[in-house]
Amino acid sequence: MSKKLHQSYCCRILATVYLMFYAVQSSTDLTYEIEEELPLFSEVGSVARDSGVSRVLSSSEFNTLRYWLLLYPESHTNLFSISNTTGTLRTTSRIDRETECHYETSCTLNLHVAAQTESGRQFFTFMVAIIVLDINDNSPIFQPSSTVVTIDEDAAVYSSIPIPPASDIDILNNTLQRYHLKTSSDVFELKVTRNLDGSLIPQLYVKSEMDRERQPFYFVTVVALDGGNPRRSGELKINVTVNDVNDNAPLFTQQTYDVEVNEVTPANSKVMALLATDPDTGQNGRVR
Ligand SMILES: *[C@@H]1O[C@H](CO)[C@@H](O)[C@H](O)[C@H]1NC(C)=O
Ligand SMILES: *[C@@H]1O[C@H](CO)[C@@H](O)[C@H](O)[C@H]1NC(C)=O
Ligand SMILES: *[C@@H]1O[C@H](CO)[C@@H](O)[C@H](O)[C@H]1NC(C)=O
Ligand SMILES: [Ca+2]
Ligand SMILES: [Ca+2]
Ligand SMILES: [Ca+2]
Ligand SMILES: [Ca+2]
Repeated sequence: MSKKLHQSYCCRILATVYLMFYAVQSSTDLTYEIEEELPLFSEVGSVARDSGVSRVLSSSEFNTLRYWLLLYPESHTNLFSISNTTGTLRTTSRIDRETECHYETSCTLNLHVAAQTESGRQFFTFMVAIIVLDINDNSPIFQPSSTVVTIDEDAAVYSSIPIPPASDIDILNNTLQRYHLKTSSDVFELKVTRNLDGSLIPQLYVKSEMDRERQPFYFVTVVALDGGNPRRSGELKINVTVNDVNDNAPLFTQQTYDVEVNEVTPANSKVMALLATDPDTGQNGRVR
């Protein structure tokens, strides 16, 4: 934490104008770290104490200091307030790291604090940097949370089925870390690979042969986990629908038929009806 005192003897308005230039080059005087989502009016820190301003003023002057926030365009004055007498900074609004900084891995909000003695003879400004730390307040989410994927029943073992990934808007350890199947399956397993940008790609892999005529669809639930403490999770329910392949020949209901045909039967008379079935569906299952 670097501390720097800036003093001038001019009046408040002139000082503010001067500060417009000063602030551009000014380094940070005070740095605080807070977690996001603190309750309203949580204390961030005391500018009076932490700035060291008491060291350059007599205690009677120090006690007359009044503090306020300067309105700079890049200042987050909507989120914080300062006590005009004690110089204590507090939150005045819910601070959501995800709103303020999105996927940035560091999140710093700036404030410019002014302080002046009652006599008006001593004027100070402090640039305050407030680092907002991520908490694990968001779960990994699949959108939508259920889906239907299809695979041909003759798909080779090790064929893969892409599935939509989850997202978690927290950062670092609090964002998505891994996937697994909620309950293990005889037919599918989950494999996760990593993109060049570090994001995870979940895929279902076929582990054993399928037969649509035996089982036309499967249900698997994929769980996405973040690395927070405690961890949060999200689920994707997948209906894996097995596409038919024409892998069955029509079967007659009997292997052989004994039919006696009378010699005098006229041509084109109906001798008997044959019954055949095909367990495939649609065109694959039509018997002609
Ligand atoms: C300090 O703030 C209080 C309210 O919090 C207000 O009543 C008072 O007038 C302020 N004093 C100065 C010197 O601005
Ligand atoms: C993040 O998680 C890893 C592994 O669980 C752990 O070693 C590390 O200390 C964590 N980092 C933070 C900042 O919590
Ligand atoms: C799974 O999806 C298929 C459509 O591909 C549908 O016919 C079937 O009814 C679904 N199963 C359930 C239980 O939702
Ligand atoms: Ca948040
Ligand atoms: Ca968060
Ligand atoms: Ca999270
Ligand atoms: Ca089939």
